[in-house]
Amino acid sequence: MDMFCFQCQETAKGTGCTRKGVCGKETDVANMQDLLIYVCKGISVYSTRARELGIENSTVNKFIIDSLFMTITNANFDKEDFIKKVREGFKVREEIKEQYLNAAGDPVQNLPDCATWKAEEVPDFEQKANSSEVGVLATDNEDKRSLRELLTYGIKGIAAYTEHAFNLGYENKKIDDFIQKGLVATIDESLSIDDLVGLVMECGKFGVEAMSLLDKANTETYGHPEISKVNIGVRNNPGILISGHDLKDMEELLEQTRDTGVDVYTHGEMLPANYYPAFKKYPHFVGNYGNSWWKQNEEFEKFNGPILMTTNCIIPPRDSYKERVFTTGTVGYPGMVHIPDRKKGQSKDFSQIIEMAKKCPPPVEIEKGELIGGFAHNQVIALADKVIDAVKSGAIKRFFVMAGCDGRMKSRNYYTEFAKQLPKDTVILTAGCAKYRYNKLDLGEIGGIPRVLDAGQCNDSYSLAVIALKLKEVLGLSDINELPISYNIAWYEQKAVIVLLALLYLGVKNIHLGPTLPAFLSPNVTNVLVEKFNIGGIGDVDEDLKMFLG
Ligand code: SF4
Ligand code: SF3
Repeated sequence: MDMFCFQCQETAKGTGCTRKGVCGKETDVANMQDLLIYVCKGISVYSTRARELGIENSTVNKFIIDSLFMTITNANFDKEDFIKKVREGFKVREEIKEQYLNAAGDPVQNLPDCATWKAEEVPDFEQKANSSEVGVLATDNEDKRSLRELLTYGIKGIAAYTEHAFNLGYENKKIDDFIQKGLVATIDESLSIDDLVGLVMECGKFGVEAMSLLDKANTETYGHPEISKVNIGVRNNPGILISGHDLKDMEELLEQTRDTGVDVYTHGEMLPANYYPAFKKYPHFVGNYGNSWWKQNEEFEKFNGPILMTTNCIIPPRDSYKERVFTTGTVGYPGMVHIPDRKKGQSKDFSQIIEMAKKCPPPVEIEKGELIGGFAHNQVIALADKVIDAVKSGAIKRFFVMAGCDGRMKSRNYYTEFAKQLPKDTVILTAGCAKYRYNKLDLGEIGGIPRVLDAGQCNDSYSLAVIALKLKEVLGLSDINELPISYNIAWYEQKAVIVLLALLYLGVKNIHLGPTLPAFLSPNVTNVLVEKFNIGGIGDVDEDLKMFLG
């Protein structure tokens, strides 16, 4: 075994990638990611103790969320980036150690290896990264390993959302506290299975906090998403395609391309940027090009112009377009140009992308028409009377939350079929790139309400929870599970893990998760989730429809 990773849905054989990732992640990158997480745990040993003495270190907080985000599936494939980050980690650890020592007087006793290990040379990094102390398999007990990793992946999801909020100037120290406390818990041998289950549930609570923080950051900065028709065709100017989830990058790119003759299009999870009032004002913001992340090989080739990847999901590129892809933030890919972070008070500099675009032909049209979206909580609550009337009159019998991720596995056709076969008196509530499995089907509307309501990115699953809680209140129900809502969620990477934990924290039961259950859930941990929350998988579309519709 050269590596071990089972953090995403497409993990090899449904058990774990051991040679090279199905995602294309090389062995040495996977191991270096594990080493970075290891170093983050060591830093957190100090920062959590320092916090007890009243010390809050913003460099630590930012370092930890960035590092965790970098290790999310399809974010960064560049080994050099991880080596650099580990080196930076040593400095950050030294800083917080000093602060701790100055305040406490005494050194910490019985420090774990992750809080002391240090090296200078790359071969030493590699040796450590390959060793049995580092990585998922460092925990022998299957159930502890399962819970430790479930917690870690939930924390990675929290970190990603927290990083976006941070970029817009929004922070919540309690979230940083939990992230670091959670990391330390994954190396604490004194914690029992029950303690770890408790922490996983607490992780869901902080998932809600992180998504709520990001919702506040996005809506206070760019306005509330509103019902919008999004063009999916092309114009005759050169264009830049922007993908990923970072709205600050979107804003700065739109500003810098103003009056340059270059158009801007969104791809994948950036589609919901089309729903924000602040972005609609740019006449050169044309609409959305293409589909979800896994189709980027084909679609980036046809786009003709440069592509900016602001976050996951990037996939190993074809040579035909590789030199047109730029990365930024936590994203990295060997050989691609990386746009550096913004300096305090300044914007990122996208000028080289714009200059390249000017020399490129316009995009090839791959589709025509429009999509409709923008049904985040504020907009849906503004339509509450209409929605409630439709529920009370029986025009809408049931809502189906089909949020989450898309992926390349054939078995995900299930979601297209499921959407097609849902009765006409049901409405799909969606968020995340899962939507691309059905958002271009003509599913019609109910009394003017489209049958697919897209709230936005995966983090906007928060909106779906706010909508559910509002419906519960208006309908006078005592339990969120009494609502006529079913949950058939698709997952792929670790942000979907935190969305799931957040829904569990909010008390949602009977969630179905597919296309396969996570490999990192051991049989016993799966049983706990089934017993407490009645979580299930998916099966055949017809059978599942019968089951959901009772
Ligand atoms: Fe395998 Fe997924 Fe890990 Fe990639 S992220 S190595 S596909 S489990
Ligand atoms: Fe998609 Fe990668 Fe998860 Fe934000 S872009 S949802 S998979």
